[in-house]
Amino acid sequence: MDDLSLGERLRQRGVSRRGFMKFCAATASMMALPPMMIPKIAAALEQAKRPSVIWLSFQECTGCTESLTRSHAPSIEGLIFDHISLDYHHTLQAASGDAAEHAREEAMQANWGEYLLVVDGSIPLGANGNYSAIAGISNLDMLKECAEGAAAIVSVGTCAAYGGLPMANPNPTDAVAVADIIDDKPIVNVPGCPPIPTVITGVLAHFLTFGRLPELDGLGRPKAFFGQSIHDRCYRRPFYERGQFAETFDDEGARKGWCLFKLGCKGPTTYNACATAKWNEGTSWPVEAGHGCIGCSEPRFWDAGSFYQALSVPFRDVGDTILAAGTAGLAVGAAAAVWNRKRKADAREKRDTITIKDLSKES
Ligand code: FSX
Repeated sequence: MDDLSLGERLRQRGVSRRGFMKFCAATASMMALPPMMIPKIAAALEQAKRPSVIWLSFQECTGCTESLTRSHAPSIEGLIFDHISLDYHHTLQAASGDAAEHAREEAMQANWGEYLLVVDGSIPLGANGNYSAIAGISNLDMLKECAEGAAAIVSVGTCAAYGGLPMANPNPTDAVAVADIIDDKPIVNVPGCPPIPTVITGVLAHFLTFGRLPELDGLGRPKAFFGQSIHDRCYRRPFYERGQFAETFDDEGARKGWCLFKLGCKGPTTYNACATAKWNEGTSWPVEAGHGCIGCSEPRFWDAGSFYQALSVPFRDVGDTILAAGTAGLAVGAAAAVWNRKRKADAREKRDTITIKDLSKES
């Protein structure tokens, strides 16, 4: 394995200085950092050495990894991803069986206290943790083992961040989130089902640049990417403010690109960067493609009612609607934070009753 810095690696791959600075400027803007930080980001990224990353996939659909690896043609974000030393990733690694587990243990030992642990998927606590295991090790035990020597943890996707799809009612495996299990490490949540690839790489770039995780909101998400609602940054917002709404997916309003609020768009209560970062190399995003936001970066979004039911915001006149939607967004955010705290306490109580001894009894 070579020991090139990120700057050297980018040059080797033919990335120009101009292209690199453009990426640094975009990263600074995504992280809501002032322009004066661009040279600092560039200097730090230029010198950055390969950090070791252990990536664990638990109960999930692999959409998070697909999002990261399949959506872009080779880009600087992709190269940053190449630059990290991905020492263990269930889906991407060539090794299997004992060799793969050996690589994980070796990487952990060699980088103890310094590696970054990335997790996608939720962790089942039902059946004493036996619903999902890799190499005979339950997800719960593998998470606890790998978290112990990690410098920090990135929970990628809504499943790892808040339980996501596996936790949806009736939650048959008693699935919980990473932060429900681990309470003694810095954790950053990068929700989304799947999450935006540039947001995942933005968080990695922040770690590479500053050696720490970015500033977080009340739900553990980086404020730079999740600080504003979809509604706040939606290009259809002027139609909302003028009271121009599509009522069906094929009416005149839909054809004219009017607001999708009445068709169930959850933009006012959803915090994510889709409206600015977009998808597929900035090509489009769900609302631009004509479908309302389904709120996939929020806790419990699968159980929050129909994706096609309008939010229960009172319509009187346009001014009231804007105020009510804003207030509804804040209220939903506060309720989600309270729910999250309670869920963590419940999950930890359950976690503490599951031990390795219990697992061996089960098998
Ligand atoms: Fe969950 Fe990710 Fe949705 Fe799928 O790993 S956030 S179901 S896109 O794959 O965890």
